[in-house]
This record gives sequence, structure tokens and C-alpha cells, in this order.
Amino acid sequence: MKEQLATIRAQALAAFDAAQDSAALDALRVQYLGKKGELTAVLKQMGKLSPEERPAMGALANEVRAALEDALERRSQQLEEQALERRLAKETVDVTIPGKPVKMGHRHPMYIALDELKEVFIGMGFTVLDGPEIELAQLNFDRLNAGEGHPSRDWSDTFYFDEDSRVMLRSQTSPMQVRAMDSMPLPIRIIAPGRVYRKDEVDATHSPMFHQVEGMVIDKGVTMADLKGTLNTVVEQLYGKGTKTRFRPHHFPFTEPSCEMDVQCHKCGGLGCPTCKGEGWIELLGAGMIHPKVLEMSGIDPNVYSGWAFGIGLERTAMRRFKIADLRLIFENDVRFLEQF
Ligand code: 2NL
Repeated sequence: MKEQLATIRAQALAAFDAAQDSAALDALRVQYLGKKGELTAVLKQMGKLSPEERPAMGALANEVRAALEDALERRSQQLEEQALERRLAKETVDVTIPGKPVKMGHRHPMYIALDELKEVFIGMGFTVLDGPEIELAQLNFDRLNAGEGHPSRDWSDTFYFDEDSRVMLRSQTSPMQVRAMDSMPLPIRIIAPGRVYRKDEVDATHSPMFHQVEGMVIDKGVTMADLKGTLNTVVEQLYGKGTKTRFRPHHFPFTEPSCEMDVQCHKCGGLGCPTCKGEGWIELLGAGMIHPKVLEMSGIDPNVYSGWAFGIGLERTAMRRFKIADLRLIFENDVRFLEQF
């Protein structure tokens, strides 16, 4: 029996060392130490021994079991470490391989035009405002002197959310200017760019969503001369020094007097050509002196303060700036078109 134990021990230790993975090692554990294993088989024969022999043989058997368990544990750890090293070697990242090129985007032509416009106004001390596109008709119309019954409030022109025409998609960015009049300390110099919505069918010059930049100045002693002087300066910065402008009378409910400003056609210098449709002038924006009622509704005394305001369509500005013939190109976002700017 003593020899049997010695043989098992020698064979098992050699087999453990030869095992190449943890599955093989586990099979060996069962083979030697399992319930039906070789060591267990020897132990079952202990009953045949005389009572004097039993303690020494029992001690020896326990020693062999402990030695096998110990060797198993060590070999198991070794195999795990080897497996980990193999995996790490396989997963090594070659940081010198060139990366995939990142496709660079760039600004949309309309935002190039907006940034140029903002730059000019910021340079003159204006603050740029941002605000909600879902608005109260109260702020979009009433507070701009376009009360109930004004044609611009018609259901056929405006995107309302409710039956009683209280909430709507703003049709101009003026509601932000109303908020500014309500909350900012005087004097005020702001511009308000953003999306606006009107029920128009899509064609080469119309879209139900477009962008507008409105702006205004309110201070003591502000006159139409400030309006003309400031807007002339803006135009010279955008289109070059000496660019001529012309102001024509117009009507808006929120300004009095109101005007439209044209710039002399850059193509023909005012003689008339296809670009200006033979006019010599190109319409640029609408403007005017803020209506006293509009100031009053914001709690500003029109006898002390006065102001001027303007509104300009951004798409049309970009189309002129980049000679784009069709408004739809601006919104389609065909990369082949956008990459040209
Ligand atoms: C255009 C020109 C304009 C304004 C917008 C404005 C805003 C306030 C008070 C007074 Cl809060 N005016 N904005 C003024 C003149 C013209 O827009 O062509 N609109 C369709």
C-alpha cells in the first residue's frame, strides 16, 4: 500500500506538470482526487489493514492528498498566468498604425452670412439675443401693435397650436425684442437672430421656415438719422466702402415711420442688369422708428425715449452673398452644394 501511494504521488505530480490547460488539469483532479479517483480507491482499502498499521498509513495518505492538492493549485495558477500572457500578447495595439481620416465639416453658407452680420453689430456694441420658437400671439402680435383682426394673424398665414390662437410658432423674432424691452435696462442695443415660421408653400424664394435677424436701439434722442447712419455703416462693412443705399417709405404696424432699404446693385453699379432685374437696386431689409404704442406697452415713455428697429431675411442675404439662385438649395443640405462655400 505504501508503494501504491508513492506511485500515485509520482504519477500524479508528473501528470499535473504535463497538463497544458486548465481543462486537462481538471480532468486529472478527478482522475486522482475524485470520488472514484485513484487515491480514494487506495484509501478504501484501509479497512484491510491491521489496527496497528492504520494510523501511519492514514497519515501517509493524508500527506499524499495534501501534496497533490498543493501541486494542483500551483499548476492551475501557472496555467492561468500563461493564458493571460498569451492573451495580452495577442491583444497588443500597434499605436503606430495611421488612423482613419476624419471628414471635416464646415459652416453652412447661411451661418457664414449670419456670423458676418453678427460680427458687424457686435463691433458696434450690440448684444445678441436668443429665445423660444414657440411663442404667445400676445408677444408675437399684440405687443407689436398688430391687434385682433390684423391680416398677419390670419390662420392661413400662421402656425397656431390651439383653437383660440394663443400659442404659435413665431412669425418673426420680434417677441425676443419685446422681452428685451420688458426686462433690460435702457439704453438697449440688441440683435435677435433665429428661425421663424409662416404658412408659405415651398418654391425658389419661399419656405414655411426661414431665418431672420431683427435688431433695435432704444435711447434718449434716437432719430431716423441714427437708423440711416448705422445701417449705412453695416452695409459698407458687408459690401465695401462707398456702397450706396436708398430708403423708400413703407408700412409696418410696429414702426412709424417705416422704410425699406435697398443697396445699389454690385453687378451693374445701378445701371440695371439681370441680377437687380433691371432696377439698379436690390431690396435688403425693412426698418423704421419703433411705434410709440409699442414702447408704451413695455412701459417705456415715448416722450423720453425713442428707438429704431430693423428686420432682415437671412436666407436672402446668404443667397445674395454667395450668388445662390434657389432658396431650396439652402435647406436641402446636399453635401455637393454645401462644399462649395
Ligand atoms: C421686415 C422688416 C422689421 C422690425 C422688423 C421691430 C421690433 C420691435 C419693435 C419695432 Cl420689438 N420693430 N422689428 C421693425 C421694422 C421692420 O422687419 O421686412 N419684416 C417682414
